Amino acid sequence: MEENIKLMQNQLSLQLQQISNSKEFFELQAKYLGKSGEITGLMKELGKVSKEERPALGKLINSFKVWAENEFSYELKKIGKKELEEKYKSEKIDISMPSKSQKVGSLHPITLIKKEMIEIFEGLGFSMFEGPEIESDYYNFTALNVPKDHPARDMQDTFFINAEMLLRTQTSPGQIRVMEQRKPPIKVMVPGKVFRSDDDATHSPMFHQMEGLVVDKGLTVCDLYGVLDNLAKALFDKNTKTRLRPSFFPFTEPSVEVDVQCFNCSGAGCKLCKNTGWIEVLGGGMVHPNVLKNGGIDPEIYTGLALGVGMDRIAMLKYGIPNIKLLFENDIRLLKQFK
Ligand code: 2U9
Repeated sequence: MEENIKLMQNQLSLQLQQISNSKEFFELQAKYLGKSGEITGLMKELGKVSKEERPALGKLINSFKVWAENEFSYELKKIGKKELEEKYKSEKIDISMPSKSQKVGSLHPITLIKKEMIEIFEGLGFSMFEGPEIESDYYNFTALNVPKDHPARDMQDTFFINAEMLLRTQTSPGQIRVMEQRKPPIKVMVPGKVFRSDDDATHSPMFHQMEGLVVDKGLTVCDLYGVLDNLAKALFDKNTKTRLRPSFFPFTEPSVEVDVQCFNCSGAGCKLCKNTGWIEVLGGGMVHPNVLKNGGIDPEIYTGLALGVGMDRIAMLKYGIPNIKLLFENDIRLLKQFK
C-alpha cells in the first residue's frame, strides 16, 4: 500500500503539470479528492489492514491528502490567474470603434408648452404656486363667486368625490390659497392638471391650465390688456394682433376672451380659424370684488386682474395636433416628432 501511495503521488504530480484549463482541473480534483476519488478510496482501504500497520499507514494517507489539497489549491490559483489574463486579452476594448447610438427621449408637447409658459410668466415677474388637485367645494366654487345653484357645479361638469370634495375644475382655487397666505402686491402663476366631465375631439376629462393673478393698488383693464397682449405675443409671434371680446366668468368682472389673428391665414379666413380670421386663445378679467374679499383682500383698496389658458389647446394650435386625445395616448410616432 505504501508503494501504491508513492506511485499515486508521482502520477498526480505529473497530471497536475499537464492541466491547461479549469475544466481539466476540476475533473482531476474530483478524480482524487472527490467522494469516490482515489484518496478517499485509500481511506476506505485502511479498514482492511492490520491493527499494527494502521496508525503509520493512516498518517501516510493523511499527509498525502494534505499534500494533494495544497497542490490543488496552488494549481487553482495558477489556472485562475492564467484564464483571467486570457479573458482580458480577448476582451480588449477597441476605442477606435464607432459607439452604439443611444436612443434619446423627448419632452411631451404639454411639458414643452408648460416650460415655455413658465418662462414667459417669469419674464413678466410672476412667481409659481401649485395647489392640490383634490379640492373642497369651497375653494373650487364658493370662494370664486360661483353660487350654489350655478350650472358649473352640475354633476355633469364636475367630478365630485363626496358632497364636500371634488377634482378641481380649474387651478383658480390655488389663487384663493395664495391670497389667504400673502399680502398684496401679489403676482402669481398657477399651472396644473384640471378635471371636467367633458369628452370630444377638443375636450378631455383631464387637461392642463395655466392661470395668472395680479393683485395691487390701482390695477385697471389697461393692465389686464397689457398682460394678455404680452402673453399672446410671447406665445405666438411678437407681431401677432390680438383682440378682446366681452365674456362672462363668475370670478371676474368685466370678463374678456382673447383672440389672436389666425397665424395660418394671417386673418384672411381658413379651416383652422373657421373662416373668421381669429382664434380664441385666452380668457381673463378684473377679479370680482367678492373673490378678493373671500381671499381676505379689501376690494376698496386693491384691484386684481386674472387670466386663464388651456395649455393643451395651445399645444394643439402651435403644433397642429387635430385631436386632444393624441396628447394622452403616448403614441411614440407623435412623441418622437418633438425631439
Ligand atoms: C381668482 C380670480 C380669478 C381665472 C380666469 C379665465 C378667465 C379663463 C379659461 C381658459 C381656457 C379656462 O381652460 S379654459 O377653458 N379660463 O378664461 N380664467 S379668468 O380667474 C381667476 C382665477 C383666480 C382668485
